[in-house]
Amino acid sequence: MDTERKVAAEKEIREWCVALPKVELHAHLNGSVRNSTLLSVLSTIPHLSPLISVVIVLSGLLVLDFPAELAKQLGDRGVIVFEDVKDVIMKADGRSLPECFKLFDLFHMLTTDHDTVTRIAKEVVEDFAAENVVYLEIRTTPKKNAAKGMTKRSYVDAVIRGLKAVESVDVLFDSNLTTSEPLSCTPMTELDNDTRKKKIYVRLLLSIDRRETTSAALDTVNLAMEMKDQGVIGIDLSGNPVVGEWETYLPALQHAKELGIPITIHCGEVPNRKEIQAVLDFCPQRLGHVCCLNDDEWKQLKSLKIPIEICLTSNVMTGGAPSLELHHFADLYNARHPLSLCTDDSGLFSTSLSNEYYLVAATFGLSKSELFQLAQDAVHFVFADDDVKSSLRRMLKIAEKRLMP
Ligand code: 6MZ
Repeated sequence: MDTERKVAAEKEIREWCVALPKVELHAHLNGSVRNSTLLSVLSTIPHLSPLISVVIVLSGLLVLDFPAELAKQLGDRGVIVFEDVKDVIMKADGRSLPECFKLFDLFHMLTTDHDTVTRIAKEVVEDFAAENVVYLEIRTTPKKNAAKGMTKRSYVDAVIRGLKAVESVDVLFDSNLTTSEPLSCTPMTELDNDTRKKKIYVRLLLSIDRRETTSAALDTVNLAMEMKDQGVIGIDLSGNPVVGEWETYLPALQHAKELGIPITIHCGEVPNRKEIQAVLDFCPQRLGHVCCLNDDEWKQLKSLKIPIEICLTSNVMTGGAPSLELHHFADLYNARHPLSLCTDDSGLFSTSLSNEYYLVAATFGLSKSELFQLAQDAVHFVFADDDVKSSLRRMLKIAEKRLMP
């Protein structure tokens, strides 16, 4: 194929991936923040404006040159060694997992107040809806911050305020709220003459951070239970995989299981035989990543058929997979293992769900009908109820006529 035709073909499949109605099951709220929002939050820090000239965005990634003054201003918001994070932020092509967690500490310092959390939640939904995500499970770690009058509950309330503030699209949020009319599956970009507003289902998962104590993890599970009629439908275990012990979270995860709350767990982002085995034995409803499994663990995973949230870009950038070509997606896909494509941290890794679908087509040669099937399969694995699943299936059926002529 000559270059021109190649470019045109790539453009066509990229656009098709955007038009495809998609289900996102693994997206961290603070990992999905827009760079422009981080920049504008920085600019609200008093006396900082002259220093903003040193803040630039390079290849979609935030690059900061931390002056001593900025370190001093941010110092009030938490403790971080700026010389440490500076090098991490400057890396554009990939960061190790520990480096990503240094960045999250910085993000949290900038974003953890009620108004900013509300703004981020609103924007994240707008961004996913704009690329035709029709069902979004967004996960976030409820945070306490006594200095800001923030409790775990008020943090989640602030997130919910953000979801309710979205105007560009109808957000179907409360757990029991479904729509009987078929969802519009017209891409946002083609909505000019469409009087029907676009709709997106959004549900929340509350994350337990691996740094938390057993009692803090239990608080999060109890909060999820308390807020189950307000769109909170699951629990996630995430955070720096080299921190903490499985035994610390087990009582909370067990409690969630007893309460009937669906659970998803970050598994095998680093090799940790004992924990991977314990997670497989626990058998949650879904698993994220599963990068570093040995042969026996693969065998067990495949026989258990636990659905996997696949995060291609994230895994390659953090070194969990050696390359796109050698990513374990291929093995799982060929084994017909249940899986769904996800972004993980679209802001941090400069990706989108449409791009993840495109990468699968470009790297593994999946056809449009195979990509469509992946989007359809993802509906099986959502934590929302059967009415939502039926609504999504109806909508995909309508989209099929347009996308698969
Ligand atoms: C494990 C991750 C993660 O909760 O503040 N998080 N945990 N592995 C990953 N792979 C790269 N990416 C994000 O969003 C940010 C938090 O999500 C978890 C980390 O705990 C991070 O602090 P929230 O909204």
